[in-house]
Amino acid sequence: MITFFNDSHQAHAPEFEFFRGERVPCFETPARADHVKASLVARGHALQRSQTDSAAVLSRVHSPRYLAFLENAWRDWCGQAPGNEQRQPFPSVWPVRSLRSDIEPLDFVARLGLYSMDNGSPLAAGTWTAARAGADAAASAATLVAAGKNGERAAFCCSRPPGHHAGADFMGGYCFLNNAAVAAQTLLDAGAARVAILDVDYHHGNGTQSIFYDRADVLFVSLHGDPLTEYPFYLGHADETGSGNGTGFNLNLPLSAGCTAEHWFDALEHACLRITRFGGDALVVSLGLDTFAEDPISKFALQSADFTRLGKRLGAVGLPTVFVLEGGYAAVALGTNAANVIEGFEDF
Ligand code: SP5
Ligand code: ZN
Repeated sequence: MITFFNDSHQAHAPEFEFFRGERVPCFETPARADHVKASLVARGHALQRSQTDSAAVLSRVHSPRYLAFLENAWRDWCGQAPGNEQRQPFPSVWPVRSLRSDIEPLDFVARLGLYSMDNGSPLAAGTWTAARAGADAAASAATLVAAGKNGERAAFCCSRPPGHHAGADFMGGYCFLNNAAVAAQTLLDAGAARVAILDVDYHHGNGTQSIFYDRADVLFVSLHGDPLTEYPFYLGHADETGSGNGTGFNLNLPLSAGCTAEHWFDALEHACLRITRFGGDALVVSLGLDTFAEDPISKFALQSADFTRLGKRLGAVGLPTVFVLEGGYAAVALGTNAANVIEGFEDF
């Protein structure tokens, strides 16, 4: 399977995040993507440079003012006070209910809060560069699969930062641009009538769900840790089934933290049957690998061999498929686990 690797990912190098009031090293590291790349190369998979510009599709997935904010964020941060180029900013105030989000404050940190869902997504000097190149990689993978050239029935976007927590006009959960949404919209723009998105990251893909919530041309299905106890907490419940035209085209399968791998595969089966019943033209997989038993921030129990089983089951769905890397923080094992999914898919 051809992998589109984001060669600019290292430009986004977040230093810290907050955990129980302490500043700790950020779990979302450049090493993650490099381990996946190394495993793919060692196991004989081809890497390719992006060849699709995602600018047009990004403007269909994200709001203009959010894209403008993100593109200029580092420059604006550095312009606000001397020495800021040495520090990565975090938001500290948010426009929750009853506060206004229609007016952009002039203060940079206040604007950062307006466009953030959490304080867990540090901005770095090259965040825009890296995230833009990642969206290009997602669009490239989708363009290849849409064309079906050389019998390519699948492609892998190996990129970071991840994307599935980013909504139309906000960042969060280490995510800035929603790569899975970019892939799905690219498939639609290339002629697919309907696209299914399956999100298997440990965390609910709140951004992707919200982008497509009122649409019937995109089915969003997610299995994830129950938001009653797990991040992102404020979305991902089973009663969220879509709105308006999109009613019935959103399926959340929350699972209790600590559930067994068999329980997880039962939910995967349910998800795959829903996708088959939908009968779309293509599948986008938000491939979070933080379901791994040894993931440092998550509580599911999959072993490395289970990722081969996941890949095989996705292969059996039988649709042209774009894989998009999301979370997964056991960085060394990430390479093995990602390659296992890809090879399981191909072996089906
Ligand atoms: C893409 C993705 O997987 N984003 C996840 C963002 C999670 N951010 C909140 C992390 C909370 C970490 N809790 C740490 C527990 C350490 N024992
Ligand atoms: Zn995750």
